Amino acid sequence: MARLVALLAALALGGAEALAVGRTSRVVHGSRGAARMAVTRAPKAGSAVVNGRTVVLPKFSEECSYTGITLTRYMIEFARANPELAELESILASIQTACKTISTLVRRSSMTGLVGLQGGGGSVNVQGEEQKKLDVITNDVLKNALKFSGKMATLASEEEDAPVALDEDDNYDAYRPKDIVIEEGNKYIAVFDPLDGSSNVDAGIPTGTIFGIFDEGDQTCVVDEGLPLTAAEQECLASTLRPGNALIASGYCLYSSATHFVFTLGAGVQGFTLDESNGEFVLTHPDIMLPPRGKIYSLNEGNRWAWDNALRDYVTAIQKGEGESGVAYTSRYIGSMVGDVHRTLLYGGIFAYAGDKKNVNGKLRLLYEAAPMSFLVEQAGGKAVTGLHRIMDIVPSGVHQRVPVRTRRARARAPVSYTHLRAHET
Ligand code: AHM
Ligand code: MG
Repeated sequence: MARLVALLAALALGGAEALAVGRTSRVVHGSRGAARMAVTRAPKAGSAVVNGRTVVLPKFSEECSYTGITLTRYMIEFARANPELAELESILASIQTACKTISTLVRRSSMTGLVGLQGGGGSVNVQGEEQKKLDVITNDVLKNALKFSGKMATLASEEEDAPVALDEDDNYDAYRPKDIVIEEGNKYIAVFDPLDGSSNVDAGIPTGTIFGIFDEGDQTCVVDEGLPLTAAEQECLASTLRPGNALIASGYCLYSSATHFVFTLGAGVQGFTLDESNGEFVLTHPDIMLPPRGKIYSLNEGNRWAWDNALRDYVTAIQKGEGESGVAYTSRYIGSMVGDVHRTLLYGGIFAYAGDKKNVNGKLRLLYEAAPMSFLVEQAGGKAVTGLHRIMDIVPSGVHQRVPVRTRRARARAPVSYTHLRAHET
C-alpha cells in the first residue's frame, strides 16, 4: 500500500495541508510551522538567535551537590525555556540511551566476541567499506532508539545505503485522541554515524557516535510500503536532505576513558560525562569554547605527499613555529574524528581531513560527520571550512557525499557566553 511519508513542513506554509502519515491519510488543519513562527520571544541574556530562531539557555539557580546537573534535568529545563523546541527533550533522551548502550557494547566487546568483521568478512556498506560487527549493531541501536522516540520521519546513517523512511509508529494511533483536528507533525530527520572511527575499536582506541537533527523541510515523498526503495524514491528521500545551517541540534558521544556526551541545541556547546555510579550524564563542561590559540595540529600525515603544496607548506610552517602565532605546533592524531574534535574543542588547535590527489574531497561525509561537527565547532567559537566554503552552507547532493574539513578557532570570539551555567564541582 502506498503511504505518504510527510517529510517536513509543507506545514510551515500555513493553512490546511493534505498530509498523510502511515497507512491512512488525514487532513491537517493549521500549521505547526506557522504556530512556531508566531512564538515571539524577546532575545535576552542567556539566549541566542540561530537561523532566525531564538534559543534560550536553561537557568540553574541551585543544584544538588551530590548529583550535579544531569542531562535529564538540563533537558527538562531546556524544554521549559523553549516550548517550541520541547520535542528535543525526548529526542535527546533516545540518543543518550543509545549512547549508554553503545558505550557498554564497545567496552565489553572483547569479552562478548563483538569484535572483527561482520559475518567474518565480506559485509560492505554502500561506500565500499568493510563493516565491523559493531558498525552493524550500533546502527541498529541508534536507529531503534530514534525510531521509538516517535519523532522521526527519516534517518540517514553511514551504515544505511539510502535514507530510511520510518514506518508510522504503531503506538501512535493508540494514544491519539479520535477527534484530533490539529496534527502536530512531530517529524524530524536524524543523520548519524553510529560508530565513528570503528577501524580503531578492536584495539581499544576511542570511538564515537555523531548525530544531527534537522527540523521539518518542505518535501513530501511517496514510498511503497514493504518494498525496497526504487531509485526515484531514494532520490526523493535524498532530496529532503538539508545543509548544516538547517540543523537544530547536533553532537557526539565519545567512548574513551569516560563516556562524554557533547552537543549543541543552537546556543553554545554543553559537555556531559557519564556517571557510571548512577547511569546519568552529568554536566561537566558547560559552555565549551575553543581556546583562543592552541598548539596542536591533527591530521593524517600519511597523506602528506598527496596534499597540495599549500597545505604541505602550511603544516611545515606550524611545525617549525613559522606560522601566524610563532609557536611550534605538535601533532596528535587518533584517527577517530570524535576523539580528535573533542580534544580540539578542549585544548584548541587545528583538526583537518583535507582533500588530496587520491581523494579530492577527503574522507569525511558531509551529512553525518562534517555538518554536525561543524555546527558544534561554530557554536564553540570556531570555524569549519572545506578550504573554500563554510561547511554549514553546503547543500548535500547525496547521502554519503564527502567534503574536505578544516576546523580552527575563529578570530573573533563568539558574542554569546553562558557563564551562568556553573561548572559541576566534583
Ligand atoms: P569511519 O566513519 O568509517 O570510521 O571513518 C571516519 C574516520 C574518522 O573518524 C577519522 O577522522 C578518519 O576516518 C580517519 O581516516 P584515516 O584512517 O584515513 O586517517
Ligand atoms: Mg565516521
